Amino acid sequence: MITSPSGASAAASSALSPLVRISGEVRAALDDGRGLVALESTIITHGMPWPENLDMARAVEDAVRAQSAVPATIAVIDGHLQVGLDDAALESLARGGTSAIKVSRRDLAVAAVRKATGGTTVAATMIAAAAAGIAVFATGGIGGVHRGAETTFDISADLEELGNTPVAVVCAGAKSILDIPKTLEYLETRGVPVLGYRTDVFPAFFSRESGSGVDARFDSAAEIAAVIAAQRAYGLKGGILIGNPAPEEDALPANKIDSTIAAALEDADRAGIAGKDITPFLLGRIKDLSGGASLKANIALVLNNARLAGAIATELAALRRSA
Ligand code: PSU
Ligand code: MN
Repeated sequence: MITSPSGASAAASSALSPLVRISGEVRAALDDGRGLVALESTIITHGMPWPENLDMARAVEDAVRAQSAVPATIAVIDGHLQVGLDDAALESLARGGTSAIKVSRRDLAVAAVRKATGGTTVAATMIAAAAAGIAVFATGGIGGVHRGAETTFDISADLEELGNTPVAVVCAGAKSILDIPKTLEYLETRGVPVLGYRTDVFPAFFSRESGSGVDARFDSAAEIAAVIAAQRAYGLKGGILIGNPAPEEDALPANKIDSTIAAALEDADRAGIAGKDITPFLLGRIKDLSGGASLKANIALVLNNARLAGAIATELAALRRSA
């Protein structure tokens, strides 16, 4: 069910682009001041294989609901940025796999004209979330500064988006396909607070610890919601990054997964993969080389992030009601 963006209700709709469409359920939650969690879809189209991708997408929505918040999975459907997918749309996106394009900030306008369908990256999902008035977002891992960026210049648009767009992103850190210290330096330059949930160190996606610290540790969802509210109270335009380590029982030991990642990077180099294809290529190679162990860990950490994001969104909604 899709409501027209020119419909009367939510405050966010007044300035909404006609290219952004909000589902009835998301619209109702916005109107009622409920907690909402935006969910990206490149992880569905390019991050995981069928049918695990569909199971994961459904389970993530359930995990958000279990925290009394409302999920808003975001994708580009026939050229529109759709905020809130029904189950049929979710399944069709998951089945479409890589025939669906990968949509980041720079791809949105072309996708609109071509009426394309695709999964939105963290950057494009943040744009849609901010347009709709959704403050909290859950993903698996963000894009970042790639290893060797000093020669390739490969830096994900996710980092610029975090510098510009007021959405708090819960992630399990960044994969060590990236240069994590450089990624954190970049975020510092762009003024993005990097918080650790029950951790002093930034997590490294499959493994719970990278060698780098976070800016501030918080042990409750309520405190993180308060940081989001304070960032807004200052009128600061950027986002917030929250690192939530993968659950202990599902995390993979760094020394084990790092050799797999190194092998995947060598394969990418040999195959001459670059640009927007590099992240999906590496994710696929890591899954194959790890014999599926990485996929299991990936699903567990995404669910863990959805739970935390749901709790933060619910706390933020309560804060706003009491303000
Ligand atoms: N990292 C992961 N899994 C993913 C991605 C990154 O561990 O699925 C996806 C996210 O959608 C992220 C995007 O926003 O890849 C970044 O792509 P790029 O590096 O091309 O900006
Ligand atoms: Mn890139």
